[in-house]
Amino acid sequence: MENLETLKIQTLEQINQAQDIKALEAIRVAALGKKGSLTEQMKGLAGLDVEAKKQLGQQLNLVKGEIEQALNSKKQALTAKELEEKLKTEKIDVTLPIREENIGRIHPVSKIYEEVVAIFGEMGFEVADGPDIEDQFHNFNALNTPANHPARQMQDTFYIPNPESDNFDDSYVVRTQTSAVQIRTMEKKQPPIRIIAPGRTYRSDYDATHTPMFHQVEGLVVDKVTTFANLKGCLYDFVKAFFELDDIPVRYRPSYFPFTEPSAEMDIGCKKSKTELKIGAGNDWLEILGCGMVHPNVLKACGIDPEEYQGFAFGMGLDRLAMLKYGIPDLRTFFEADVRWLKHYGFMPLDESSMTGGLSNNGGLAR
Ligand code: 2NL
Repeated sequence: MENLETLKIQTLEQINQAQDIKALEAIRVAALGKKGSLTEQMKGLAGLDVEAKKQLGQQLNLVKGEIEQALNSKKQALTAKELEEKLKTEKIDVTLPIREENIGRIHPVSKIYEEVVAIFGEMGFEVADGPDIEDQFHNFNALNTPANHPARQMQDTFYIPNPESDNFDDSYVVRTQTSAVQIRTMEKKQPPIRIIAPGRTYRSDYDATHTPMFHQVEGLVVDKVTTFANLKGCLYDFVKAFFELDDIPVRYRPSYFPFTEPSAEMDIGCKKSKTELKIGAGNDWLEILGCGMVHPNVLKACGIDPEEYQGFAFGMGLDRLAMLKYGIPDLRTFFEADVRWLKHYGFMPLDESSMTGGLSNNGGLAR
C-alpha cells in the first residue's frame, strides 16, 4: 500500500518535472509500459484472494487513472510549448524584399518578346510556334518564293543536307523568317485566324546590325473581310502601345515581298540627332516593320480559298526593336553572354510586362 502511494507520488512528480515529450514518454513506459512498475503490480494481483484482489485492484486502477491523466495534460502542455518555441525560431518575414542582386537579369530581347506578346495578346492574337529547321516548301514555296527566287540564294540561307536525298530541293533550311509557322497554322485550320509567331530566325549575315541568328515576330490575320485599313489600324495601335505614346506619326512606303501584295514598310516619326533618337515627334522617319496583304498564291498553297478569304501579315525584327527602344548600339553584343553587359541592359525578372501593369517597367531597368 505504502509502496503504491510512493510510486504514485514519485511518478506524478516526475511528470511534473518532465522537460519534453521524449522524457514524458520514458516516464510513461517506466510506469505503465509492459514491464512498468504499475503493470508489474497489476500482474501480482493474480496470486491474491478475491477480496484482496478487489481492494488492491481498485486502488491500482485509481492510481493508473491519475497517472494517465497527468501524462495527458502534461503532454498537451509540452506540445503547446514546443510549437510556440518552433514558431519563435522559424519566423519568416514574408514582407521582406528579395535580394535583387542575386537573381539575374532578363535579356532585352526577352523583354521585347514579352512586351510584343502582351500587346498582341490584348488584341486577341494567339501565339503559335514551330520548328527552327524547316523544309523548303514551308520556308519558301508556300510563301510564293519559287526555286531560283533571289531570296533563296545560298549567300543568305543556311541549307542543311537531307541525309535521305541527294536532290538539293529536298535539303532543309534553318528558317529565314517565322512565316512557316503561319503556313503550318493555315494548313491545319480554316479562318478566322489571328496569330503571332515569335521566334529565332537565321540568315548568313554578320555586322553591327546583323547576326546569323536573330529574332522575329510575324503576325497573320485571315478572315472573310480583312482589309489594308484593318492592317493599318492594328499596326498603329501596336506602335503606340509599344513605344508607350498616345500618338505617333506613321507612314507606309510601298515595298515588295513575294508573299504579300500589295506590300509596304511602316515608318514612325522621330527626331534623330548625333547623340539621341527621340521617337514620336520630329521630321525624321524610322523603319519599324514590313507588312502587306497575304498573296492569293500563299492562301492557295495552304488550302484556303482566296476568293472567300483575305488576310494581312506583318513581320518585324525583335533585336532591332530592342536596339531602338533601349539605345543599344551593336547587335553582336546581344549574343556575347557578357554578364556586365546584361547587368547594364538587362531587366529585373519580377517586373513582368503587361498592358495593365505597365509594359516596359522602365523603373525596372537594371542600374
Ligand atoms: C520584315 C517583313 C513580313 C510577312 C512578313 C507573311 C507570312 C505569311 C503570309 C504573308 Cl504566312 N506574309 N509574313 C509579310 C510581310 C512582311 O516581314 O521586314 N520582317 C522582318
